[in-house]
Amino acid sequence: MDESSTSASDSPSSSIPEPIQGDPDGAVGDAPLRYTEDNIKVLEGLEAVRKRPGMYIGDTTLRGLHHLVFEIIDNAIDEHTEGRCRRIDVKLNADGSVTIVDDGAGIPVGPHKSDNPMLDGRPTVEIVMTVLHAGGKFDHDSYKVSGGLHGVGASVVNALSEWLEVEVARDGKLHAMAFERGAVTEPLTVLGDRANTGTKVGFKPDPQVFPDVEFRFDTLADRLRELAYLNPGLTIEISDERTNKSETLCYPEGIRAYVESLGIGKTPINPSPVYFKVDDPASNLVCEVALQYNDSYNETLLSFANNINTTEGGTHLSGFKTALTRTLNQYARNNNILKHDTAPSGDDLREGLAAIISMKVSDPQFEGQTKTKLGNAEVESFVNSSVGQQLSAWLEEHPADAKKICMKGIMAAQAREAARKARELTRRKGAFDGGGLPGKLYDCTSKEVERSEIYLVEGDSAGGSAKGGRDHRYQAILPLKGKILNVEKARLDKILGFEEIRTIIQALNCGIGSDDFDVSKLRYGKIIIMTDADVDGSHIRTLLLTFFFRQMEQLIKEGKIYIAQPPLYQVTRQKRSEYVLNESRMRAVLSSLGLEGAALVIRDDQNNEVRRLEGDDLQTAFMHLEQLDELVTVVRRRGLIFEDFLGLRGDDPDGRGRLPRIWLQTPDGQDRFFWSEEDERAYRAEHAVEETDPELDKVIGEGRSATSSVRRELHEVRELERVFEALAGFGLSIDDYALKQEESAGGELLPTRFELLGTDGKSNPTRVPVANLAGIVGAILDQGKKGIEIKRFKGLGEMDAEQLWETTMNPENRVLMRVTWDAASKAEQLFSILMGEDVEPRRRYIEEHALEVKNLDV
Ligand code: 28F
Repeated sequence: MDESSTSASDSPSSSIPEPIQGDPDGAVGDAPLRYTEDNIKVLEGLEAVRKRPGMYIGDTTLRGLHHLVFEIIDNAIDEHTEGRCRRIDVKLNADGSVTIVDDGAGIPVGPHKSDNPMLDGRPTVEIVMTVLHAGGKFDHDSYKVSGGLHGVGASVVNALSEWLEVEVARDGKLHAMAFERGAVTEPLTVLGDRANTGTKVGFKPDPQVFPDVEFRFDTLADRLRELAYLNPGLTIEISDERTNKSETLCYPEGIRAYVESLGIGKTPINPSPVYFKVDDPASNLVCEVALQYNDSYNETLLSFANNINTTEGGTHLSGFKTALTRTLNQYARNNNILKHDTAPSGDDLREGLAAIISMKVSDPQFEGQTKTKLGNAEVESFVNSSVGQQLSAWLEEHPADAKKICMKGIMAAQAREAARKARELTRRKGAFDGGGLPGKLYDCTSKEVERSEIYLVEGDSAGGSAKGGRDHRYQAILPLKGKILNVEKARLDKILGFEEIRTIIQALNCGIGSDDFDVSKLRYGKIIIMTDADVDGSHIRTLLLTFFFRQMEQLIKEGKIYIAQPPLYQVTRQKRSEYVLNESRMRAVLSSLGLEGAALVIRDDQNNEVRRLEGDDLQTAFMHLEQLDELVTVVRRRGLIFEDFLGLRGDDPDGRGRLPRIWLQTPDGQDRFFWSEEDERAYRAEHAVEETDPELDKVIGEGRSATSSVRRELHEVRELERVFEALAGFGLSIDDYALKQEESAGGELLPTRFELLGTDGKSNPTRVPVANLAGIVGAILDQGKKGIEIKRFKGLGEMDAEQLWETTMNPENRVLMRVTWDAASKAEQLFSILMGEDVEPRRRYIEEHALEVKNLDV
């Protein structure tokens, strides 16, 4: 499991947004929106969004960040639902922005009619992009999302974006408009003629709002895949310019294909899924269900309402469950499969079930903590009777499959009875009662549940260190021997036969499974998994997570399960030693060591020292140089040579030495650069180069003609120039970026522009020549490596009690990852693929994810 799949926080990160650092009001950033007389109200609305982003998108963590993209995609999906859009493209751009394109009707651009004089007459697209809740207001009879966090509208995305651009192909023309932090920077203009229709929205999330603005491909791809399954007939393509990954998602079989994908790695009982769709125009309800049984013992039920994953369930889910239990038992009795024995329970009948319920409701009520519980009462009876009728019909038509399904439920009931007896037995031995704590447990002394923690530790030796280092008042230690059972392949009775598992259940004291679990009896507020950073360690961690996911899901849902993160490195310099969590922290350590006591000498062309950077100045300059490195990478990813690109500053028509903003590749393969849109327009007019947009044209299907060109806006330039300016403040000129060390007439090397003064590990002074700006960061990091020893920890056992406490267990220093439901369910899905009997899906998965599996270690 990687960092991105769990939320990285010790104290549970609540969904209540925290104010952005450095501003007591939680107001964001230093760039207020620009007010003018007539748009003051609109901007006030958007200002509110920027002040309290959490009110609109939940939070500003990675969740909130990706929510921006989903918000825009929702609008495109609505177009699909209206029957006007067949294709959506999502592109993650090199500069950290994202572009979403659909081939729908295009957002209307004509003058908007409103009683509000502030809004009346403005282009509709401007209203949609700047007025809160403008998007869906105008129609009621569609399945647009309302309530919850979805459907807050494009204007919220606009307000929280450093910039946003929209293009609309409609009414025979291509229109464009641009914004910064919600304020219009370019009013609606017509760029040219366009026969087809569609909408393109590109935006860059505002780093003043989001601490981490880096989109994660997998997070987006997972949700887009879900949307593609739920909307057959729609093609979604996601591509990542940063890594050249891409995926095309299109499932004409819809949720049938979805339910089959859930069964990968398992053997199906009914090879062809049960599928039906019931549409009731009178009540405006549509219910679509796909279900398939497999030979495992687990149930996977996914429910959706208007494309939203209702993880808290709701009336559609309970209607489905009731109908399933009733219908299967009825069929079993009528056909003499179930004779005198007691009828299987709902849980029994859902063993090995994978099902998708997708509900469309015109007026959805979303309830629950995360607004992911469908509340509409009328849905329950509708789903109940629909599923009853449709499932009975299917059973009658598939007697062989029907019998196997009923038999599976009956056997599950028998096994449950056996498990109950096994549990009784364990109980009598004292396994479940307070009196019977396991002998291996080093319990904490405090009885304060919320403050107490239990560490599940891999191996006796690490267990010993943990016991020695812990705070015995609040920290309990349970050492685990070797690998626990893979519960994915076992029923409860077998699971309870395993000593390590019984020990965990005993220590936690909250019972297990669906009948016996009681979270109020839990003895600890945090359950922390602590394993080695190697293959076995990650395997044990996955086994434990699978166990909690399957048998104590409440603990994951309540965010009580954590993963400890022991450091990967120990860095020693002279007598001082320091623990380092991961590669990225390592870089920070090396830079701070390299900067310590260092000075950067800057010389002029005559080799006279003109400036010397030290201390805070050097540190700040270093930070800007690191930023520069990142931006250089962005430019290079576009296929430009950075050094050549810098040379373009000389061609600035204003003579201010700025970099170009627009890059045009003309049909004859030439590169043209422009410093403003006016320059570009003039050029196009003169050379009859058609205005096109390759991203939009790809989706709306207007191929390039002989006179069209590829146009790219170089969004990173703005940031680059900011960095240049900052560096200039420290006497560092971007002209020296790629400077070469010069030779004298006699062939000997002349002194370099820069020199890094420092000390080696033993306080001896060092002088390192640095030829150019590009080399400074590397020189400082190299300096940091001098005279230090880097030790890589392989296992927890390599740390003594005190080290383990300091690095991994002390609440003041440690970094815990909280396991989220999403992360755990993904780990579980992956796990069934990798641990399942079937060789084929495993082989396919490993082929497709060769790189990731390397770190997965299963
Ligand atoms: C990349 C994101 O946002 N696509 C959209 C449309 C189409 C219409 C629309 C959107 C009308 C009055 C609200 C067109 N023709 N993609 C998108 N495509 N919004 S957003 O209408 C907005 C409403 O105000 C559209 C006829 N009806 C609607």
